Amino acid sequence: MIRKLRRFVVVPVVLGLLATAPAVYGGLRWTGMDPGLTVNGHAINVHLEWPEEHTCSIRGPMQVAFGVPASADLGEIEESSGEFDCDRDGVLDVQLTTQSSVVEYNKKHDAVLVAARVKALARFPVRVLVYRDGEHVKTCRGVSNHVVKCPPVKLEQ
Ligand SMILES: [Ca+2]
Repeated sequence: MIRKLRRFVVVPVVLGLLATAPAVYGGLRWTGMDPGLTVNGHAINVHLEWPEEHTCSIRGPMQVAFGVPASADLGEIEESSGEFDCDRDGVLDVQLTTQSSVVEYNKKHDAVLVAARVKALARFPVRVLVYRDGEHVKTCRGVSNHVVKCPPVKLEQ
């Protein structure tokens, strides 16, 4: 069941970078988007990341799904977007955005599920990092064009 959100906002991020600077991990330079949602007062932030070199093969929008407990108190979805320079001429020419959805599930778990998919013309690794109230709690890995699913993130520790 899809729950209609009471409010919807778009919060752009600067020039396609994460709120935090791109990081080097496993020999690759990662960049990404960072959509978020507040669930029962807990800020859930998702860092959806890919190797920077593949940015211009991505065909958006990037899909992010939040699975939340039934009757959860939801805040705003904060979408993420950025512009990228694909031909290195200094002029930004590709805009990528996230498109988040919220699915309510009826189990009693006090947890949030996150899944995401990056559609692209190339195959490359994708990482989904989940933060709860600013604390990194999960890193999930997959590849472009496939749904990357993260195990449940408990809302209460
Ligand atoms: Ca350009």
